[in-house]
Amino acid sequence: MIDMIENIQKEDPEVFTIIEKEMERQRNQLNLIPSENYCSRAVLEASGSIMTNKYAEGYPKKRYYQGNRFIDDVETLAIERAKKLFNAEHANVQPNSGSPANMAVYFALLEPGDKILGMNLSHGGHLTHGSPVNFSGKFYNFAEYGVDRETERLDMDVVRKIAEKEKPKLIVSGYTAYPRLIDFKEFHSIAEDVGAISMADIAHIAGLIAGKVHPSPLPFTDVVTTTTHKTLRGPRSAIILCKEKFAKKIDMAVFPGIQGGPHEHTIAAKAVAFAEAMKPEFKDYTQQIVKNAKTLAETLMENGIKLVSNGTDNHLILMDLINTKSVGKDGMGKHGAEALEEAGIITNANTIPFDPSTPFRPSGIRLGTPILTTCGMKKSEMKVIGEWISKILNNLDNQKIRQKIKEEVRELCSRFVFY
Ligand code: DSN
Repeated sequence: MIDMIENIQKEDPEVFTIIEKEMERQRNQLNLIPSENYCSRAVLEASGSIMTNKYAEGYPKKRYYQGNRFIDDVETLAIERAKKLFNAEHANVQPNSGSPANMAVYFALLEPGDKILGMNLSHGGHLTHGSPVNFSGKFYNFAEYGVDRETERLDMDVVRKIAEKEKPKLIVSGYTAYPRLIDFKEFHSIAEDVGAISMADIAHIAGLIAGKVHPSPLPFTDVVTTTTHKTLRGPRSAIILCKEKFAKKIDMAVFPGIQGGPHEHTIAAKAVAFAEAMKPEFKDYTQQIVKNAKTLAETLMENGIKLVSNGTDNHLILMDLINTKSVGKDGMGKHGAEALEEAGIITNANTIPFDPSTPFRPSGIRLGTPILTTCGMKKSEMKVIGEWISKILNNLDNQKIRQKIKEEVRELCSRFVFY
């Protein structure tokens, strides 16, 4: 990868050195943050291309500036590929990121103060699904559902009852820390029955849906948003997919509603990523992500680590340190994640359902397998990594263990270099 940025080395050694160090970090650590991935060189090249130089407010064939012939070509290609990949009637490929994508949907289809039903953040929702510190919680009136206390899974009968009582205008499904399959059909049916719009934020599982290892919310869900850089393995960005009847409002909300000139270099990179996701190899990749997550989850549980919902169906695992015997108290997620980082294992502290602690000192740790799988790791590596993670968490006051594992992590990483 570093050969792609030789001009930075000459022109700006300061920035070059920082990028080089980050590349070394990505190479020498085990990166298990479930919302991250390593995109292909082709995606990187498109992201770093001269497409960044053009202003293109508007949409293909309806631009405010001249000179957009080839920009139109690339944006049209991205739109057509997104529609094909996800079986969608309409695609807007301009949202710069997941939060503005969700913002555009709310702005397009609701009035300020309207009621939205979303998942409680500490149960696995997202800031834009109604957090009081986010625009969503400030501009809209959110009602919430969560997981069942016993099973730590969604109970769709309960969701239905809440929806019937609250009568929201829009129901959001799709999460950032839910390790189980989502019943998008039932969500849409509930929305239809209470007269709401159904929306699925599939940011985490978009790649799994493209690879057909998770049921898709399309074509029946009214609006679907997703980032493009998680399991989908594209550039850092987002898209909105919707039924044709919402297309005009969605497009207007993205531009001129909340964004100006679209990032056409990123749109070019999204087009590249969508083509990659249509290849048979991508299906194999997503199958392996799930297999790896299951092996990792089993290994952690065999070693005494309690997992929310006792396992996973997707790419993501949520460790519950309160109910992990060796830790056994709340608010230990950050401490645990820092201990893992000392050994070169990168995860993130996360709330767990019914967390008695705060989001600043949560009681869980979230991890996932998209990057390890991109690097080519399989079952045997997952077992080893699961044992390392367990050993560190089961011996949080033993720094020697972390130092020893750090060396082993480096050795493992040196056998699975992606860039
Ligand atoms: N930051 C993303 C995640 O890690 O899940 C959500 O926006």
